[in-house]
Amino acid sequence: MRYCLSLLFALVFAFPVLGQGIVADSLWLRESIPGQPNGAGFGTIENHSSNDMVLVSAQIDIAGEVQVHEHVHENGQMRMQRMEGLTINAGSSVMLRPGGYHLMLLGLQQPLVSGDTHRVTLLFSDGTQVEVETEVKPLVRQHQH
Ligand SMILES: [Cu+2]
Repeated sequence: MRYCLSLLFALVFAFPVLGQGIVADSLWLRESIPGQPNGAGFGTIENHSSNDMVLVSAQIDIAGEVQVHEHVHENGQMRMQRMEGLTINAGSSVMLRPGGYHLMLLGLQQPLVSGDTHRVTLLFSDGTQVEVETEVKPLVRQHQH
């Protein structure tokens, strides 16, 4: 019981550091395919705040620009397009995954190498910035990009 209370206090006091209740610890970057100028980031973004949050972009020091993308079906084809913003409702979460929502890293200055870690800053429409350490992982299965 004492342990549980300690843990609870630890969580409560750790919370504000995470930035307005956004938790994105599971974000990861896909290992670069040789010759690919762009990269992608995936993972779950949780919104523990009482406000809907809109992810508009992100920053990483090894890419010129990071956009929020979604995949859409069009005439039997899958293609991706930029989103103005990805809404994560209060108390909810959104999963970024291959073939769905993702962070698009444009103009990589170096390849993403499996095992490396990079700091990503998520930018929200209300000005909130959330920094997360992301690990580069290899492709698990083939998908388009
Ligand atoms: Cu994309």
